[in-house]
Amino acid sequence: MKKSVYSICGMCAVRCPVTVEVENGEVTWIEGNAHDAGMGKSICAKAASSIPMLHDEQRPLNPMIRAGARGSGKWKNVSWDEAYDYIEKKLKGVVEQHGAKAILFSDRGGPFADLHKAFMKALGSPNYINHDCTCGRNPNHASKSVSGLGRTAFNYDFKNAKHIVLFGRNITESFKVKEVKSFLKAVKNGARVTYVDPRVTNTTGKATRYWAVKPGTDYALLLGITNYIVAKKFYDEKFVKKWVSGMKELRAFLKPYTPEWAEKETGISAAEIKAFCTEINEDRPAVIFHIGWLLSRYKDSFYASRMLNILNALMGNVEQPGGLIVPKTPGDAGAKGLKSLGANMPAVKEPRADLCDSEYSHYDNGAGMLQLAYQAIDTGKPYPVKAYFVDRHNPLFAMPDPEEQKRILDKLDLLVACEVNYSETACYADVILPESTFLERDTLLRTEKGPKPGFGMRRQCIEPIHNTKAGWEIYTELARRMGKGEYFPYDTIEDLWNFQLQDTNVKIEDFDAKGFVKLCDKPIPSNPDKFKLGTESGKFEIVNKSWEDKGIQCLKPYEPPVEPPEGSFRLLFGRKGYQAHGQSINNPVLSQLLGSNDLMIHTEAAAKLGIKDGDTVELANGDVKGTIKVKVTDFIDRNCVFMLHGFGKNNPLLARAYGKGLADEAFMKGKLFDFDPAGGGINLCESFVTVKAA
Ligand SMILES: Nc1nc2c(c(=O)[nH]1)N[C@H]1C(S)=C(S)[C@@H](COP(=O)(O)OP(=O)(O)OC[C@H]3O[C@@H](n4cnc5c(=O)[nH]c(N)nc54)[C@H](O)[C@@H]3O)O[C@H]1N2
Ligand SMILES: Nc1nc2c(c(=O)[nH]1)N[C@H]1C(S)=C(S)[C@@H](COP(=O)(O)OP(=O)(O)OC[C@H]3O[C@@H](n4cnc5c(=O)[nH]c(N)nc54)[C@H](O)[C@@H]3O)O[C@H]1N2
Ligand code: SF4
Ligand SMILES: [Mo]
Repeated sequence: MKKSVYSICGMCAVRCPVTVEVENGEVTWIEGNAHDAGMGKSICAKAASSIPMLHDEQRPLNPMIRAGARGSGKWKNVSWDEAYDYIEKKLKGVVEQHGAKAILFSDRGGPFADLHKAFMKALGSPNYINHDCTCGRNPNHASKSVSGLGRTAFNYDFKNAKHIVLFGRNITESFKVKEVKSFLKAVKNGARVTYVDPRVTNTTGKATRYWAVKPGTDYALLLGITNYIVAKKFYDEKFVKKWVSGMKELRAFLKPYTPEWAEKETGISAAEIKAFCTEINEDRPAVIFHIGWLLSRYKDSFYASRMLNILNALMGNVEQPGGLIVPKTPGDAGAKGLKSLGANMPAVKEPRADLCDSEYSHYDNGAGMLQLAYQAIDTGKPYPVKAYFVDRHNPLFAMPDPEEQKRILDKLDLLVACEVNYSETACYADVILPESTFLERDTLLRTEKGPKPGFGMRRQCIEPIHNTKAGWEIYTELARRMGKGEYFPYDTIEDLWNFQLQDTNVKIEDFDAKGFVKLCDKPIPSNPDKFKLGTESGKFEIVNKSWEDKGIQCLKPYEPPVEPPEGSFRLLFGRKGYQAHGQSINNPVLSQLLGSNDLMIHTEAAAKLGIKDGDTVELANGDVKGTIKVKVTDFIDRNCVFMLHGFGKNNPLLARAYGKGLADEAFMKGKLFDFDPAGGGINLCESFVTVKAA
């Protein structure tokens, strides 16, 4: 029997809509869901590799309980009941001794996190956190400090843009399918693209202007740009008058930061900066300054992103074709949104362990800060945290300094990982709960914002091949065992979907036709005169008083980056189009494409060290050492080296990736708690390494 199933890809966190062909209970094909115009039939290599993943036995196939010390690699396969019994007993012990707030949960965030938040709410703990302290927190908080809204409050209308400006946003390799398609349309239409990166990437190939900036000096470059734009009045005066406050302060602050000054800091010539600003003036308002995504990089990345946010405001590009578009919500379509699974549960009144509701109350506390929760596990302050669930999150790979993390995790009474792979964190856990892959499971419904807002459904395509379960089944059972069954009254996925759909007038069958449901027939038009910001004044606030009152300087004077010590290099990292962080490195197909990672180093730096292309070198940061092959190239800054993130798997259960390449995070020694209190993102590009012939 043949069938087509509309679903949502789960091979990375972008979660694109897909169509899956199933024949006699086997998945035979996957492509983009063509009912979604922006998607068409396109997918990426990672999505295609979901099919070989199904039959891959190098993933958890049964619930497992550790049979030796944490991380010893000794496991006992158990039944689901045994796994639940073990967790129930330990978790009840933790709650009895320390209260429910001693439970921590971290995940990948995103549209399906409502389940995890509801689980924590049912248990009575405030400590739900997502992965974002090593991803988008700096641009998120930068955006909040300028517009009062988070990082995703605006979509980018790339395809109609005349000029796209990307500071370290490697949009063609670190991509979202729909976004990169829209970007490539713009390139085809003749849009100008300015790309800033100390390293040449595929995106350089699409750029009309490429700036090989000195690492860690983006803020200086942006100050030079903004100085010239403001001085020359290359901005939308009418828009600024109506929508922007703090221009006087900005003008005074920018005085010393001329393009000539910026040239000395960044290596980008003043003449180039001025030529760029002149183009921007021609192209606005169809100009997009991407505010950054993975900006957990430098000590001032928050401030670099703030300046990108301010530049967008100066362009007057909001709700304009080729600019920033407000994604419309179900409410904008006059419809009701999905009901949150936690809607009927009592609010949790306990204070957060990561202090995001007290000392760091300027942070968006929906996502929390994992490094600060680690501090609580380590010190027992503000109170002990003793049980930790990780789901779709691999902090031992995603946060710096895994050895330091293990020291801290050893203080837990219970560490549970819900996973589809043998992640480093799962392999350090007490219990692994194997989740069915996205093709084998249903997931809760998600809200899809955009010109035609609606809801999307991830549908099970085939029965689980191994002894795995869907997340909603796992947390429903765990909640019941913790005496909170009244809050998880779901026996089937339909029960759960119907709960979400309660007040919406939408029925489960409505998803049959396309896999998603739109809440209006025509796109809701953009209105440049009528959008709502989240600041007190309702304007873009260049100086935000409520942030200043919390001790955050909005216009912060520039401080140059710390130079690598003599003989050292700054360590940079990134990703390729056919990997998703560390999770695809062992995939049966992608592992063949990816092989190992190597170390990019500049030709002159290599020559000084007597190193040739293809040599194996020893990379070191203090006592962390490893060997890696070098790629000698002219296309990288002389003072840094670069490697792909995600490699360096030292777990023999991952036979294909085992021992290949090095893990960048291991070389970020002592950096777990290195972050700018203003923005909160961990400084992942502030580590230095030495390189010598091996
Ligand atoms: N294929 C694929 N796509 C993905 C992902 C994936 O894992 N795989 N992950 C998704 C996620 S979660 C994220 S957050 C995004 C991340 O996407 P991006 O935000 O684009 O981040 P990266 O790909 O890590 O790195 C981008 C570039 O920053 C450069 N860089 C380093 N230092 C500096 C500097 O000082 N200045 C400037 N201007 N550039 C610098 C690096 O050389 C690198 O090329 O990608 C998303 N898309
Ligand atoms: N040194 C360094 N650190 C980084 C980065 C870097 O480039 N270098 N990148 C940063 C960025 S941008 C991000 S977003 C984070 C990413 O860090 P994470 O969020 O930890 O990484 P992911 O690989 O997206 O996914 C985490 C885990 O989810 C599992 N998983 C995948 N699908 C499923 C599923 O369907 N169910 C369940 N239960 N689990 C699943 C994967 O096997 C993986 O182990 O790392 C950050 N940290
Ligand atoms: S970008 Fe690729 S892997 Fe990620 S959700 Fe989309 S199709 Fe799947
Ligand atoms: Mo990310």
